[in-house]
Amino acid sequence: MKLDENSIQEHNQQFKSKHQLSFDFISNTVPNVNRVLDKLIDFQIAVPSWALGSGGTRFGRFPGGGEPRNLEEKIEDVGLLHRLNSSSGAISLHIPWDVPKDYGSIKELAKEHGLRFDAMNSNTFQDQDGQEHSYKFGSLQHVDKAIRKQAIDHTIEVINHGIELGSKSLTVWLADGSSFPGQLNFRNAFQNTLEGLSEIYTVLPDDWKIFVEYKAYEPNFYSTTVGDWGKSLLLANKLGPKAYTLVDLGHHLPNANIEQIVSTLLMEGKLGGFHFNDSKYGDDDLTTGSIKPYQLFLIFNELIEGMDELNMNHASDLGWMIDASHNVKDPLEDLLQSVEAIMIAYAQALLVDTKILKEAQLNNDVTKAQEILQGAFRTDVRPLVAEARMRAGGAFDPITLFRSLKVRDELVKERGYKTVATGL
Ligand code: LRH
Ligand code: MN
Repeated sequence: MKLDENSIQEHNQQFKSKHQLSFDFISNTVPNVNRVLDKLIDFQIAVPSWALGSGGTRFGRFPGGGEPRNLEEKIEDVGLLHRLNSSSGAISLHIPWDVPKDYGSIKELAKEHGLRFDAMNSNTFQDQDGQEHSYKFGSLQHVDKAIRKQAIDHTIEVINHGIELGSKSLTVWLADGSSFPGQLNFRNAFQNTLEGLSEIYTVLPDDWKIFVEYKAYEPNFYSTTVGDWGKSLLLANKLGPKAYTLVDLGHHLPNANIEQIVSTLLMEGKLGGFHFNDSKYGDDDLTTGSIKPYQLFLIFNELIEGMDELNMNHASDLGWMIDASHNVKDPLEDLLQSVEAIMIAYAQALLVDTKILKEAQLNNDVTKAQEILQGAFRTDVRPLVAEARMRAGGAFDPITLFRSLKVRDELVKERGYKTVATGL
């Protein structure tokens, strides 16, 4: 479904005076507001191709209708999100859920929607029809060399799809691990995994990055071979300069201090990117910022402090991706909310006066340091995010416009109610 050009202008006109009031108020309090606006306009978040349909759990899945039936319709849906919020200018594909049949037409379609292809994702956690060997007991860790080879060959195939599409990175998440004590030799599993990743690393183009995504548990419930940031960092260090760690916010044990993990990985120059989502218990894949918005702000505070220390470009030097699943909400509305929450956390963190914060830290003035951070977090930066969005051609309020244009109804009319998108 293509948005007609005027609908966004008419919508923004409707909210112009209301917005101007709140924007004037905050831009009078923010030093160098144009610096903040420029950074927000540059900041693009990749949308996962596997989260454009309704997700589910083992207990059930409740499709909402109008789901994309193929890669072309997935690109159209991400294009629509990007048209509404001007901050979703990339799509991250998962293979084999989204194998491009014709690279040329897929690239053309993505270009039409102003989208680039972000990290490619391999899948050695499911058995595909006709697959020779099963990944039941793992993939790169597997005790059987033939199964490890099958996983390596698949991952190289994913890189080749990415090269054709112009992607520059690969995310490897391995479900590998064990569910009972005694089931696995941890050392052999880790060394097999390193051996497999090393072979994949040798075929990675020089201008590519490989992101090693760690996860504490699920689908294995006793050990996960790449189960925490330490193991991911070990692998990234052993693999070489093109290898980095990837932080999926939902992949930590309860109460983990993720902002400190981010600070450490950034300091080591081995932080590759993020899978943004939120969670209360496990890998719940909920809307970003919906459960722990202060943690998201603290993560961006560490990111800006660490990236500026290393003169990194906020928009392009790390992989910014969403990884969520939508069990009870419209997938597109949920993704619009996630992007908004990320932009708000980034904007709030840009308001932190790092100079006076450093002074307070050097004076062990704990209260002052806390007041500086909470002052930024308690600042309503939504007018800044909206202004940046509209300056980039987007809508004042993407969800309100999404609803007033009855986008979901149009998609159901176009695609039917029973369509099921590939993915989780
Ligand atoms: C694993 C994960 C990984 C994806 C999958 C869809 O939990 O976060 O990033 O491959 O979700
Ligand atoms: Mn993930």
